Amino acid sequence: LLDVASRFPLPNDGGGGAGCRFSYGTAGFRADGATMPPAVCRAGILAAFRSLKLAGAAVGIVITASHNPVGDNGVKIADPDGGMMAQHWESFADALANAPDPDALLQLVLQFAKDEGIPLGSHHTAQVLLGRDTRPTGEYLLDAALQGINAIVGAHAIDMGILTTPQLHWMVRSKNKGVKASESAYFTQLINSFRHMLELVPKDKSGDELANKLIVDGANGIGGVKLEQIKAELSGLDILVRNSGKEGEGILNHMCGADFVQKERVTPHGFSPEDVGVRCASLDGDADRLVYFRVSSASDNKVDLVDGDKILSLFALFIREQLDIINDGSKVNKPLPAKLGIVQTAYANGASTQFLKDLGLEVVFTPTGVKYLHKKALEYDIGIYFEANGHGTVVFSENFISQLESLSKELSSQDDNGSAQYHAVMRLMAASQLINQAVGDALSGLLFVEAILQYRGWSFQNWCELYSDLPSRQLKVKVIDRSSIVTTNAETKVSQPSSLQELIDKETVNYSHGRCFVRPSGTEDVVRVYAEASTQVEADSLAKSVAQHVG
Ligand code: NG1
Ligand code: ZN
Repeated sequence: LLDVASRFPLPNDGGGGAGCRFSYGTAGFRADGATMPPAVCRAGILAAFRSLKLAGAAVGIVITASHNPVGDNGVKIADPDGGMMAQHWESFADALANAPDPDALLQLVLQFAKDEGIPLGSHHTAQVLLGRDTRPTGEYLLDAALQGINAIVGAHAIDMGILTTPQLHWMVRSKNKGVKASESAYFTQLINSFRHMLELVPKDKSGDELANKLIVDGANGIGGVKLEQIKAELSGLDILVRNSGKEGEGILNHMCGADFVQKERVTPHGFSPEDVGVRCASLDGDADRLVYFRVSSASDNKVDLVDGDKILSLFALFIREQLDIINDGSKVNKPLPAKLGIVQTAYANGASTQFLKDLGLEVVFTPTGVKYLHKKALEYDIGIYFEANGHGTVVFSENFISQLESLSKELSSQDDNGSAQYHAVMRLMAASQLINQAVGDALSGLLFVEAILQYRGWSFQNWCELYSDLPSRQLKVKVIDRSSIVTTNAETKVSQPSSLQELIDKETVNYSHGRCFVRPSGTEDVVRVYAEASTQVEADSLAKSVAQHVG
């Protein structure tokens, strides 16, 4: 350990760049790629420890900075279930990444092992699967991670290569379930479950000629590369990939990708007025975010956006409908009680929340960050969560899946496998295979969207019209110390400084459908302001006046 730590000294200012420290935020450690090796090496040590603590279960390391610029990089750890590393280890992660010298690092590690009862020595084993995105600093950071892992006796590193973030999370989960954790197993699962979904589309639902055509903006990242690999096997879908990451096509996340399209609401690089009317999707650089869009007119570069909230709404409608079909079936002796929960954050457009509540669904809120949403979603038989920016998935409890399996057996033994109930059961089973259970996954999400659109015989327009988004505005405010703002109620209210919430309330009552909240960002040194109102002018004005109180 001493040897490895001395090979990766912290920058003189103590890590993370000028004057700042590494902090394990909503997305792990993230910084300029060139400054990351010490943090990534230490993340390797951390991951090996995590696996040792969990009796040698496989954990994961992903080297990516997602939608951020190509020069940035980052590292995060996946727990054995494929989800984010347990939050109570984050403070150890911070301390480890910022330990000033090899001796301090060694002391910290030994103390932590003692406190947590982590078994050290040659009788114990640890496994860490590693994946990275296409960033040029990835290979060099992978080496730093490997050195960190190999410094721990008994730890075994397995490099899974260049992958989407959700592929690596899926592999970690699979490995611990005794399922083959290879890329081909992942692809096979997607392709087969997508085919099952299409086989279950009612025969009368054939769309027009554009219905199967989809153009995908791959953000010049890894998602487009993987989609190219499997698209020929996705029968029933005609996919064209742009910004595919091929040499000369453009720079990762630059003027393209899900974050760009969702924030700027304009066409990504490589799209033109000739694409008017075609359904398009955009992935982010590591393919864990997905949004849809359509070029609105031939005269400007604006798009009609379908964000994470509307993807969630489509999923919720579909799942609710299947549950209703199952439970309305006269031949089902026992109904299938299912607790369906929708999880959003304060950034969800108010119109989406209203739409979901009007359907009679249970909608709950958590703070920003997938780790909070995912955890909440696991409390339901079926939990659907999405951030407005397009990160989300649907999680099915194991108990519910086994109830579906028994019901499918019961129905087929009664010769009911032509019935509507049986088909609905099979659709939910296929959905649970198709949609990544570990983490939000743009590729599996995209196939789920496509299957549902075909099932409903819906065009992009039908989907858009589910509800109209309320106009909104997001602003960033630079402050001296963003941690001086403390929030409560899933970040919808400010608790400190207490006068700030009163000021926000006073501004908000002046607007019809006004809603506004502020929170310190977990990934940037800013305070974010979000406002919604009946018109764009009002949303802009509310955001602006509240930003003045913050700054
Ligand atoms: P912060 O910087 O904490 O707002 C951003 C996104 C999150 C999440 C994380 C992780 C918004 C408003 N915030 O967090 O949703 O995606 O990055 O990447 O989009
Ligand atoms: Zn991402």
